[in-house]
Amino acid sequence: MPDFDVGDAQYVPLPRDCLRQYQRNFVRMQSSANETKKLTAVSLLPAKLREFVEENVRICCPSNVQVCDGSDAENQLLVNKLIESGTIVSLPKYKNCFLARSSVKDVARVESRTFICTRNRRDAVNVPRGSALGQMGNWMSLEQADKAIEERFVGCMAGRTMYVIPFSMGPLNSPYSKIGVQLTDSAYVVCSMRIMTRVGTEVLEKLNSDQDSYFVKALHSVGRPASGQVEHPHWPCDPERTLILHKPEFDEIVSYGSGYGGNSLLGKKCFALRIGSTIARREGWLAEHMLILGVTDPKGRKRYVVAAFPSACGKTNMAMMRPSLPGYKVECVGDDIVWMRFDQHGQLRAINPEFGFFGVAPGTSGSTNPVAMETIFENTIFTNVAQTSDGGVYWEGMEDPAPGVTVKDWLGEPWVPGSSTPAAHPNSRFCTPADQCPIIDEHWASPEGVPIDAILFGGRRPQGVPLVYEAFDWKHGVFIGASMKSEATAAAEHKGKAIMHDPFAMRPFFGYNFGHYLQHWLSMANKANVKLPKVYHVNWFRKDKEGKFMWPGYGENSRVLDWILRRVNDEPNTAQVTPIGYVPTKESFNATGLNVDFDGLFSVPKEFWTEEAKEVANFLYEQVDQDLPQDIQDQIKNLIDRLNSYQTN
Ligand code: O2Y
Ligand code: MN
Repeated sequence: MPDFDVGDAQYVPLPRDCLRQYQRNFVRMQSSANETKKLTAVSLLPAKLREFVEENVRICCPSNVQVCDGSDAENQLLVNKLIESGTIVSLPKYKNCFLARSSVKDVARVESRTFICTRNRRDAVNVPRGSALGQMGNWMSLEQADKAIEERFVGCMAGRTMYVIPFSMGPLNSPYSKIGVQLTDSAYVVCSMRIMTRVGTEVLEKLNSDQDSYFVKALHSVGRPASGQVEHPHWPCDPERTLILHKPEFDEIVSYGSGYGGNSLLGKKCFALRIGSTIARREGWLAEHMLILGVTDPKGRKRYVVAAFPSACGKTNMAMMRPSLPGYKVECVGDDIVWMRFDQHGQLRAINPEFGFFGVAPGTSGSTNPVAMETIFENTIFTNVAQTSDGGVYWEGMEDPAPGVTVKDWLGEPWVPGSSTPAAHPNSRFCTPADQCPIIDEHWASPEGVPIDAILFGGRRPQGVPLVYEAFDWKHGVFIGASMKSEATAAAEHKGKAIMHDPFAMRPFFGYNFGHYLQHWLSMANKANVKLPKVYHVNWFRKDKEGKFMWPGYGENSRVLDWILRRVNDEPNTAQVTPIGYVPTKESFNATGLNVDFDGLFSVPKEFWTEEAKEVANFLYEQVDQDLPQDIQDQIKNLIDRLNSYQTN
């Protein structure tokens, strides 16, 4: 079956009016540019950017073009416009906070409509064995992509403003950062991009001063249905024809039909991960779906770690952890994405390319994530959470509203506790500036990044998987990343609680063939004089026979960090060998004051792991087939051999 199968897209021929309208606009753009002589005048943009804007004005036919300067004044005008159109409402209980309600058909990333577009399929996605379906991304040819774009974009911005958003992923003065420019017809997207990335004239200045004016091109439209019927005028979208395309060869992103999250804030998953991972491969670094945190032990020794968990598995909670262990301190560098590379001294260094947090609201509370609760009630755009009659927000898991305060659900309907439907959509979000986080790390925006000493992989694994184990070496660590699995979540369109493969937590975000990606990770060990970080797997979600969680999680996860730090500091007698890696010795794991089943938490059941190894081997051989690196094949064999000779007592 071809990868590209997104229903009956209708071809809409270029309307003549649209062309004429474009010509009028163009004249207006030129004259206003000459009058203003501002950096944000279209005619004064760096040539490559101007070309990008003009080409897409010609196609999309907006009635106006606005180059964003990122200022407060500009933001205020956009907020006013969004309030007027009913896209957002103000939340007077908080300072400068707003609530958006999306269309019910536009509530999450749509993986089935997300494509990597290349000449050769094998460059973009893994090619599975036989008739097996590829599970790690979709491919579309460049020709199909161009046709799909033409079918959707011609005239799609008629009557709307095209906003030009110059943004930087990462601090502007960092050699690790990259510039992007997003064109969009959504003011909501502009305001959200301004929170999530560094937007403004400094970016244009940088583009102007760079010799090659390089930037990643990102074109976005919320679209309009072919029928002409916009179902929810406050949140236009075209869910039947939504498409999110990536062209790594050209560093281009094209997104149509959705205004929501990862589909529309193109700096995030599309740029920082999908296109980012292809740039990283070319340039010899890593773009990953990982949080970054700094942890200081009671002796004042500070280490930074990164951790990859699948979507909505608690990365934000961990990145903002309040450690329960006395004397420990955790500081947050980022909660979702890392760009990292080895420096000239062989030290792995990481930056957070983002500027804000786009966190899942339900489940966030004073007990699960008090730091987030201290972060998000200023300068924040909430989407699809419930609204309280005192001008605030509410979601499942949050402390109950005060007596007498009533609640409207995410659809704007009256809601009472105990209702059969949720108050907030399970994928409702807060979009909030990172520098408001009270535990933001002092180096979170350092141009040189922070030094990384450990890489953690993890997932929701109710059965068989220990709380923490350490890889024997780098190759084994890469294999552990490749073997990651987790219960599905609400961050995408999946239903139910099936355990899904999610290698490196990147399954929805690979920008190229997963087999080549594994080879790229393995190749890090071939760099001269690099200090490879230790690699771990963690699982906060193991359940006992009664189905109860065996580990309290949250701040108690600092005990796992404590053990990892001991290992990183080469403390003796801290590990015992099992077939899957090193697990803590009883003496080295601080469980003081906790009533937990240590042996149960760290057990490595032979039967479970024998099955697991077979299943992972099948998955990797079937999915990656010809492109499965020999090193990974060796790792599979080694694991099975170790399990075969494993004596349990
Ligand atoms: O588009 C969405 O529904 C949001 S997805 C998202 C947002 C923030 C951080 N991570 C994710 C994810 O799916 O991993
Ligand atoms: Mn994520």
